Amino acid sequence: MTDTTPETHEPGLENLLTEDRRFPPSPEFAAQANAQQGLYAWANADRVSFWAEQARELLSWETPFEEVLDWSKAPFARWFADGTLNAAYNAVDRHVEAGHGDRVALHFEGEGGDSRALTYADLQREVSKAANAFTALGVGAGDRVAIYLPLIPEAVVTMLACARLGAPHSVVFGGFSAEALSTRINDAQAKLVVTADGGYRRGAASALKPAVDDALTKGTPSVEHVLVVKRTGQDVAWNDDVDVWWSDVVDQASDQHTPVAFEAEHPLFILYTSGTTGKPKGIFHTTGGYLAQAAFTHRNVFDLKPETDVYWCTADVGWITGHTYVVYGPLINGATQVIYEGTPDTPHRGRWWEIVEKYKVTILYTAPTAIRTCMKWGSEIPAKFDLSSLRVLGSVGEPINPEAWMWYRRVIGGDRTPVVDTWWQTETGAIMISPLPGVTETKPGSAQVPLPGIAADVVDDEANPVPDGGGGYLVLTEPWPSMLRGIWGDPDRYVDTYWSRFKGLYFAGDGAKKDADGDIWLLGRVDDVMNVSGHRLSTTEIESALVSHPWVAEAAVVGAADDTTGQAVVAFVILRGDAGGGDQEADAVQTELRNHVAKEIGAIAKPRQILVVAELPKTRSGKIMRRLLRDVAENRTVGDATTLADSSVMDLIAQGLSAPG
Ligand code: 6R9
Repeated sequence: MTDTTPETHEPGLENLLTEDRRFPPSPEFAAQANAQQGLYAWANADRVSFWAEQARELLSWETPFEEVLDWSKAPFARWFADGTLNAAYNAVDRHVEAGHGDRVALHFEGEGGDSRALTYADLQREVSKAANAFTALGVGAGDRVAIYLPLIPEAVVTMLACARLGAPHSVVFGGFSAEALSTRINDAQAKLVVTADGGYRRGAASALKPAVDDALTKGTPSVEHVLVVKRTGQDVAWNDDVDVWWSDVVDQASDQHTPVAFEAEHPLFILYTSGTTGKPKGIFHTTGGYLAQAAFTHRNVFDLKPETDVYWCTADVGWITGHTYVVYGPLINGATQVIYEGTPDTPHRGRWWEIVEKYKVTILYTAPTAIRTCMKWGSEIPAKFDLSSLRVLGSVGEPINPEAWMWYRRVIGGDRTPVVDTWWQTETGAIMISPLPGVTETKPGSAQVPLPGIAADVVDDEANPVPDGGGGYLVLTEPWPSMLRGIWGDPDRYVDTYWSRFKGLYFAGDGAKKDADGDIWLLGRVDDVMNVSGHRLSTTEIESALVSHPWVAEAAVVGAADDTTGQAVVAFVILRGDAGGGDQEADAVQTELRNHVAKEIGAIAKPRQILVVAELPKTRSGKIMRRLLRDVAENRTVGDATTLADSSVMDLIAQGLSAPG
């Protein structure tokens, strides 16, 4: 295979310190954009009433709120607390009432090519049926429901049915083990589990129900019923006392259901996320503030025009991105969107681009790891499809290196589309730092500016804001509507984890720096920041430099303990088979890449070691598990690898490194 993208490897452009390419919005885009420069001034003048106005504008309230923010018990916030609303009514019914019942809400694309379109009117009927069925199964306001489903319409319907009943959902990603599922069920004391016989992944039916059965065997006393969607038709074990088929209870239920309004601070969902240590944290979000910021950000960051856009966020609903930007944001805004069950390379590596062409997707939101994977597969694959419908591209989940950002814009966006790099977290609930398309002059690799109404800063060890050009820790300095309201069942851990590092500031756990314009560049988790001979180095920065070399497809960098320098840089790289790197001797690769990093960043950043590997260990959400690579780099036994998407990767790396030659 030949590399058709040599122009993405211009030397000297790819490290974050010297990145100076700029992409001003086109006048045509700016003229039609939802967001205008004036939003910043408006929000700056009065942040709290700015959010009140957004919440009134974008949501339908049963009881309008008078109170906006109550921060008197900081860091426990209450937003719009005296207002009441129903989340599912806002996401579904009101669009039908407004005459948009025939608009497609979901274009579902199964991995095997089966497809289904659900209009807003369909969705209203499905959600109503599910709400009636859940009620009959004993689920009421405040009860928790665990959801363990593939990315099929029933996942969205279930989340909305829970929201309609005021029953907080806890979605557990279908790739998690029975062990992880049982821990989460028990932590939330879920009454109902909604699952499927299985889903399709990599061309085969992959079972889900056995993991639920296993989880229940481990002891989950709170669970009364397991509701099972038939997706693959594979055999399932059945326990008449608890198991119920979706088709027996939901399909048979009445499609009429009247939503009841809940207080704005009523819990909407719990979503578990791994902390630095210990058991996963149940991050919980409430209704009014979360929905307001979800809707505002979805409308302005993606420039959504609900009448004409076809929006596609590739995230699974098992992650926060799927909650906010597959379910709540787009549906609150009345969008038409695509959801796709499968993997990007099934049955071929052009699958995503085929879907973009088929549905004429206009807005695409995905993760850097996916973008880099597609880069690795080669530009000739997307080139076979018509991607001209695309007009906005978004990125989320980890820092995006300028190389990948440029490839995304050029190859996928036809050098035409704005790219928005959006920084946020499970905890923040919605996007916090991002360019606004049509307003911001974008910089490859930078999330740049806090959104209107959001206050962020970069501080040093003593919580002093760093000057432009300086680096430190990212903090959020004012409460925001979609902020987490706590860690389920553990208020102290909430205060300790996020509010104790710097007094009065939310500590995000990310390193960042401000450039000469004061724009923010995310540098990765602070646990990924290395200190080499007293110099602070970012893993991202070095990875970015490595990936800018034509031989390198992907890179992961860790700081390994070193007697002399404190930490030393160790890099793991996947070479591009198609660009000459694969033919090189290991020594030649080392020398070439070490020199390249020295040239891009400086001799201090030169990796001590560069290890060529076939795969990198990633979590199911695509984050590189540097902890495991650090174990390899420090010649330790590799630690707990149970959250890897593919648990054989570490064996592969170990074998590859010990193989002769
Ligand atoms: C939405 C999501 C949160 C962590 C966050 C940061 C990293 C997310 C990023 C980014 C740099 C971006 N992260 N978006 N880093 N640039 N645009 O991913 O939530 O799974 O909770 O992860 O992801 O390190 O702290 P979550």
